[in-house]
Amino acid sequence: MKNQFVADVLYQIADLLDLKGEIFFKTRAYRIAAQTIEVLDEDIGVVSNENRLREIEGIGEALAKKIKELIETGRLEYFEKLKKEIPEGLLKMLNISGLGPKKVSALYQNLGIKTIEELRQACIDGKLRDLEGFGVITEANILRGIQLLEKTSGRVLLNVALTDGENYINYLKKCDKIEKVSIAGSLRRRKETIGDLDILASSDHPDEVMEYFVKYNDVDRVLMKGSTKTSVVLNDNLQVDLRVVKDESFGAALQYFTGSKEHNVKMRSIAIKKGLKLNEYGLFEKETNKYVVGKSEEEIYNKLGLSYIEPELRENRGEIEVAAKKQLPELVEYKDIKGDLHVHSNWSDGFETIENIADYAQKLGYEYVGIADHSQSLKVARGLTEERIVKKLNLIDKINKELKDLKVLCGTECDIKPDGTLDYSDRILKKFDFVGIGIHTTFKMTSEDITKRVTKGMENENVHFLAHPTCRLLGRREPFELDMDKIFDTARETNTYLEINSFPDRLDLNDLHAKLAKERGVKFVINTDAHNLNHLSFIRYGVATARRGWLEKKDILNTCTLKELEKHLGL
Ligand code: DGT
Ligand code: CA
Ligand code: CA
Repeated sequence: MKNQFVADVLYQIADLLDLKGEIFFKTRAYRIAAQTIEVLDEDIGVVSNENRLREIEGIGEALAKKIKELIETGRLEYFEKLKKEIPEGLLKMLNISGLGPKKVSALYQNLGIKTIEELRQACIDGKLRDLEGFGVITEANILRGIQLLEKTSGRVLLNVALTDGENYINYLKKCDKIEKVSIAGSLRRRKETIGDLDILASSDHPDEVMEYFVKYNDVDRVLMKGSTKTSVVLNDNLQVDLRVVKDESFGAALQYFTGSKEHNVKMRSIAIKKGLKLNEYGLFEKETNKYVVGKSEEEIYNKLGLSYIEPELRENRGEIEVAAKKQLPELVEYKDIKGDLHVHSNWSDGFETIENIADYAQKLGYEYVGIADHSQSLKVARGLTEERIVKKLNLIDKINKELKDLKVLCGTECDIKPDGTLDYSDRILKKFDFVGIGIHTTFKMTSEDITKRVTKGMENENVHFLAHPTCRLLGRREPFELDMDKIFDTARETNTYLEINSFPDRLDLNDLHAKLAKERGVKFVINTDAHNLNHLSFIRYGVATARRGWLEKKDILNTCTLKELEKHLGL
């Protein structure tokens, strides 16, 4: 399907038009079309072939013509022309936190800045402060934004790498020279960002496998090609390394190339203590070099006196010691999730009707789905007034009467105001089936103040969970400097679940915090924060993060059946 590709081009056109200073409604049309195409459950190529593009809401004649050209020729003249008019670096500058199209084009027009490097120098030289709309503080903020961007640059988010990786594996599975094939490296460990993608295959015909590997449709260029290792770069700039080994070494190589390095170092030292030697070819007797095991990872772990360690745990955070005592947690699984309690509908800033969300949730096999729209002060996100809450509750009642296997719950994602009070009164909060709370404005506060603000919110007896606790955005916003010990203690004392937000650039709480919180007796809820139907499938990234945080089914609220959940929520 080319849906994502088409959507990405339309998003870029909108950004380019913004930079040109085009009027709002023109750029908005491209963004809305992009959003619609992103979540279309039909192949846009088929729709275009059958001349049905105009039937899609928000696509007029001009846009339909452009999409058709893009699908049929793989390029769009209008887009190419726009790209020539506007320096490429300006689009990259839009990724810097706090820089929108207006500011970027002002910098370009007044100071001739066209790359991030030039921008950094101008900030250091203090050249921005005299420009209208800028100041000393903006300079400092931009510098910080550039630093943040660089910290993650060269790495991609988990969802991007996982999609690329799964597509590549599906392609490789069709090669009849390959016996086994698996994702390895940080992606197999499901880290939140991925440097490069590692794939491992076993075969007796490595050269033919490499030949097949480099012919993949999405390969932009081949970096190196050998018979044990080949590296390519995909069209989206992600590097992929393939290693091919003999089948008898597959388990050992998978263990080695899954990492992490720190986990492997510890494993090797355990082997040595037992008079053995572990490398990517297998486990050997140290004295005689005799092969002991190596075909599967399980046999390697077992031979070293350990129970099998799931890839998500392999970070040398105590997993090897616990595996030696056979006390590893039974990690939560994707199939354990019975519903999602943080979904935005078109009643606030989501794109879907509650009916469609319910339909989709049923397709996912959920028992319940919780609509958690924004609260009244968040005007930009169309937060709900009391009057609209009542209407929405009535609608959800009606929808539930028609549903057999699913229940829609009406909740809210209520804003925590700067003073720690909530955006709805207790009287209104009690109307909801559940209450999530979160921070959406006024981010810059001292560590002490922001901790007080959040704990005060949690202390409200109507609150069930704290959404995206640290509010970090990978590559764009640092987490709050919360006193996490206090947050965990308050969460436990007030029975507030901490959310693991599954949005790929949030994953908040992160893995480390989840592990620490669990050790202090905190419970969790894994939600998506979906704003369209596609986002509902992000749940797997939240589950991955929970697994990296050693969480089990019993630690997570939404692994409960509907009946149990209603009891927990006091319904
Ligand atoms: P990334 O790509 O930065 O997200 O992280 P990884 O963990 O995928 O690292 P990468 O791609 O450099 O290497 C893949 C795995 O190969 C790594 O997790 C462990 C293994 N590995 C790589 N280099 C070494 C090494 O020098 N020593 C050991 N023991 N293992 C290594
Ligand atoms: Ca890697
Ligand atoms: Ca690699």
